[in-house]
Amino acid sequence: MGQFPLTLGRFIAQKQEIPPGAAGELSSLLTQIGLVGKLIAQDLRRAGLIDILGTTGEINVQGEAVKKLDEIANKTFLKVFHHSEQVCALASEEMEKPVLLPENWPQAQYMLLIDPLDGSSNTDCNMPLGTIFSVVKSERKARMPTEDDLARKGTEQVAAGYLLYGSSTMLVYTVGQGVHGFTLEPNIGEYLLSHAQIRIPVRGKIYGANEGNYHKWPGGTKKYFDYLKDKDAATGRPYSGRYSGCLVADVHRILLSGGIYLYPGELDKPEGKLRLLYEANPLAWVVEQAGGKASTGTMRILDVEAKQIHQRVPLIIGSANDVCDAEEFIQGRR
Ligand code: AHM
Ligand code: MG
Repeated sequence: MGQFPLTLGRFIAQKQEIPPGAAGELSSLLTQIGLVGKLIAQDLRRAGLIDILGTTGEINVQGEAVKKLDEIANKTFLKVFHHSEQVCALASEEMEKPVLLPENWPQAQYMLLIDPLDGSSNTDCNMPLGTIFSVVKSERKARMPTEDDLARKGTEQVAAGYLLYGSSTMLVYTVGQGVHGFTLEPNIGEYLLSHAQIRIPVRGKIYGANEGNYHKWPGGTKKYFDYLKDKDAATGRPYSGRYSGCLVADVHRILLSGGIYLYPGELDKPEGKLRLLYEANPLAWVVEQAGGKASTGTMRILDVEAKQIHQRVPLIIGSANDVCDAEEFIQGRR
């Protein structure tokens, strides 16, 4: 008789990847994130039927129009983690300031940084969406963490990953021992192991980027895109372009089949668009753990100094050899 696939809970318990002292809390935290994912997925499935598409009329701290679903996803995180035993602070793309949870402290040691609904321009057209999360540990035992304590380097993450709301809902995470993917089985409401120890190919054949920004890019970046589209059978070019407008979906495709995603710096906006702490860092750690690379174009994402929670960073991520090529062009070495 075939074996029933492992549920997320059993997998975490059996794998014992999580350091012994942290096993209980970090496993429950990942399970709670799974719960958030089920709740968000449920809203997304019915969104066109219950008047939750479109915008709220608010502008968020990023200067972007808030979608109703952005707000719902953010509130879902707050509800689930408000009275949790794991999380003492939560920072989100949708909130200017982090929410500090003194009622959970000092027993809750973890701080959560999230993009609750990534790719939210996709909400109104039934395209893929995601949630990105990064978990860091609060080190200060003598006092509650402050906003500054949340701004930590990517190398300090203790868990990271994403939920992808596509044709199925998936949870992909790392705790620093490889990357595992779970698919939500909707009939039983459980995440089942579908992608154990994901490895990203060392080179791919696709690139994902908003090429409408071509004229805004520095020369080296333009030259790299020209190179990708040049014909050369020996190096597998031209590459195919694939871009959904949802970072999670685009990076997920590349994680499974190889290639490169870029949201590079622009001449007038060298810091790029994406946020370091809850977009670039967690995805960078996932991709590195699968054998890939993540760079700003000039340095490793995980080594970027974090100064504030909504800081932006250029992101070039994917197969190791593709990211190395992009760096060479961007740095003017080719
Ligand atoms: P969001 O988190 O507000 O949705 O913004 C991030 C998104 C990414 O998912 C996506 O890759 C990128 O922004 C799309 O930006 P653009 O519309 O400039 O291509
Ligand atoms: Mg996002």
